[in-house]
Amino acid sequence: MRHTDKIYVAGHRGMVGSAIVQRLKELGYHHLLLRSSAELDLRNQAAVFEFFKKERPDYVFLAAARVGGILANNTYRAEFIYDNLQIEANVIHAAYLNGVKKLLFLGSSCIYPKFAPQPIPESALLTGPLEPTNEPYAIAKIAGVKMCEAYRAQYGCHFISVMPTNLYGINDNFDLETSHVLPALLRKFHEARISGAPEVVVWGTGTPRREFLYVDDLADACVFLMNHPEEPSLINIGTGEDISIAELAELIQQVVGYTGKIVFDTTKPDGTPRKLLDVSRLHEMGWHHKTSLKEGIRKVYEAVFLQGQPGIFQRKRAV
Ligand code: GFB
Repeated sequence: MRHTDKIYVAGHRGMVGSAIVQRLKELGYHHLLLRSSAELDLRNQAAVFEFFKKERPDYVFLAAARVGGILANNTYRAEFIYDNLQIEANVIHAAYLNGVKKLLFLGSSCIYPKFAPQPIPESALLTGPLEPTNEPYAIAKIAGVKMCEAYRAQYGCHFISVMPTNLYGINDNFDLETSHVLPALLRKFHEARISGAPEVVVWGTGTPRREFLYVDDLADACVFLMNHPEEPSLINIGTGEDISIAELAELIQQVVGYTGKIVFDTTKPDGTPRKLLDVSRLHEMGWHHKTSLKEGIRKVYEAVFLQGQPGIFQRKRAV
């Protein structure tokens, strides 16, 4: 990408999109095209086609999506599949029609089979059944990966897909029903410390293992891959390290300084038993994450809960 190129970041208000925008600006890319979902509904084909025809972006980061934690995925199953399919189909096809030089599509590690080998290599895609709680979302994301692959094969488009592991960051969703585990636990432990509550409830058994990547590191990897001459059609982005949910709860408890008890609510689903990405391909290309989990949790805790960002808890579901 040259600094004069027009770069469209779809989903720039979300946690991932906003981190990509920040990274691009830090690196001197200022010709950014940004539209909120109120200005441009990416589910509306006509609106998307018109936008691309008029603006003709050179590069596209496709970070717009309906996303959420285990409960949101399981509850809003129809919205998760419909919204994501529409967004991907419209943006990817419009990028092809308007000669976009390169497009980077953001998937998710839940596209891999529930019982994939660990760490999960890119080759595990479509080798087994998916985790039922997020199957609609995963199917939509797999469709996006396959669209990029098909447009590469048939039209020679430079469209690539990246599979980030579980992400977290300052601009996360902290709503207790729809968020992912890390922001939910930060909020639960913080509120319990302030109110002096004797215990904090953690969903599931605490045994599932997850890998967490700080979103600023993900943004750095996305810009790195956009600029890299090698173009793997699918590439994992993660840290290569995982932790159990019980261990995560203890780590967050420590950062927050909460002294009460942790209890597990086993009526809530565990989801996939383990989700650790094989990141050897990305490492071979020369990219490594920079932020340790503890450091990242501290950064989010300080920015969101100690310094406070007004309205942060009002965001229910990010698109
Ligand atoms: O982060 P999370 O919602 O999503 O949950 P997944 C991870 C694990 O943390 C599950 C447990 O075993 C949860 O039961 N957990 C414990 C909690 N306490 C809490 C809590 O207070 N809130 C939440 N949300 N979880 C999502 C997928 O799966 O991961 C998406 O549904 C996407 O499709 C995303 O792929 C990255 O890691 O299980």
